[in-house]
Amino acid sequence: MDNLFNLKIEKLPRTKIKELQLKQLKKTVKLVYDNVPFYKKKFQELKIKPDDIKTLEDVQKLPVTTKDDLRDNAPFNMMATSLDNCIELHASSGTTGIPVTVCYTPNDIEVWSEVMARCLSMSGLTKKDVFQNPIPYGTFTGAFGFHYGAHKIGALVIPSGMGQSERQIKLMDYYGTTFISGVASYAMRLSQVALDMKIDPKKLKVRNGLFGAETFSPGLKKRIMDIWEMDVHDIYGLTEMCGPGVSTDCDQHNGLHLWEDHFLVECLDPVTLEPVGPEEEGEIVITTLTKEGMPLLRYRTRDIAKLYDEKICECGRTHIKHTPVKGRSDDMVIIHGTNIYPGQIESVLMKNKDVGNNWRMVLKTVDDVDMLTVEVESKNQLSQVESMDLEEILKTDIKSVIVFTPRVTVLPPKSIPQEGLKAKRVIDERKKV
Ligand code: DLL
Repeated sequence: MDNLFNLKIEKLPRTKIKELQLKQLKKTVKLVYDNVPFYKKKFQELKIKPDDIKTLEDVQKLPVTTKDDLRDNAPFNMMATSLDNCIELHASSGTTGIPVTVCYTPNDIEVWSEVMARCLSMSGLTKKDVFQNPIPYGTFTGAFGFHYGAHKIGALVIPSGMGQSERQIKLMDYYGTTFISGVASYAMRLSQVALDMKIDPKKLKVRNGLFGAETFSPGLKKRIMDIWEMDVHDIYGLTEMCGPGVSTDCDQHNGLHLWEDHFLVECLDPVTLEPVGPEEEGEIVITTLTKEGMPLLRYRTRDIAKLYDEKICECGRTHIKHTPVKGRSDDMVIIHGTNIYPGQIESVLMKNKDVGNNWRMVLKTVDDVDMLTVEVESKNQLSQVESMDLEEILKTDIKSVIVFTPRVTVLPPKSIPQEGLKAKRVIDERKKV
């Protein structure tokens, strides 16, 4: 099934997509030049004017925008319109400092609902579904994005919010929920809660899930699919663009379609900021094409992925695909000269059937040497000998992807604290020199 929400746009020929992009790019460039002092100054420094943008490739002449730029101008100085014209505000969790704040005009909300409806529809949501949304309704973009998209499709939305996991399972059981959304690691936690309540997740009516907001290894995806007996899709997005809704994988499950009528994507070398070669790994950099409240030029997401060649997908959609996000460049850990992304370790761990649902990397300095310990919960309670055996197996498996042998500590099920919305995979307690 194609599950297209907007057939005309989702199958728009690539030449038409590019025409549309160029028109919108010129409009956005003019909008920010005229209304955002930060961008006017950048244009002057680079000695460029909006009229210099004549082709899509000219995007490379434009300045990049970083999270620090947004923080320096927080909360409202990056806006291209007055607050009077905005009807909603969202902000990123801001664990590393000042939150990034975004205000939406009515049209920004309309575009967000549209892209979310495309993503949800692509993952199988229809108006016949009972859609449970176990994400906190607040300034985090997650819940509202899914809510607006599901409304557009006409599904029955249960706005169950975050937390109270037992209540989530009871609601699923009571109302016959067929589709759930959320943060990937929370879907795994919910399955554990159901099992603790002696409810087999497979026996619930949930048959589809759309998850994202954090690195989501194929191994974790497969586990969620198996434990719930449901189809799982991956959704990517970030507050700075709209929230969730930038891209999702279709039923081919070999890449996420990014909505190019609203976002112009580049994949750049994070050091040189030059475009990487075709299908090479780089940083995803996005220019918004239709935003009115806070349009952004060449926003550096810090997310690492590959862009696929521009060929038409088997599903019929023409919009470009990218690989699942491997990790954030700022989550990358360098130890013993090796670059490690948490996702690499997760993909090894999730393949082992004795490994439980939660894990983390702990970095410490011992006698002036940096040490990596991978703490991992076992699936079932293990004896000391069984734990030691599992530790040896995991050491060898992890070494095969990160080159050196880490310490591995197997812990009993449910012993790693689960706080906050997104899983915290890296605890860095190294001595800073
Ligand atoms: O996490 C929006 C969202 C909510 C997306 C629900 C999907 C589902 P932020 O809090 O601003 O917004 O965090 C954005 O999360 O730059 C990525 O590093 C990471 N991220 C989001 N989706 C994925 C994904 C929301 N599917 C940051 N895979 C992004 C990997 C993801 N990382």
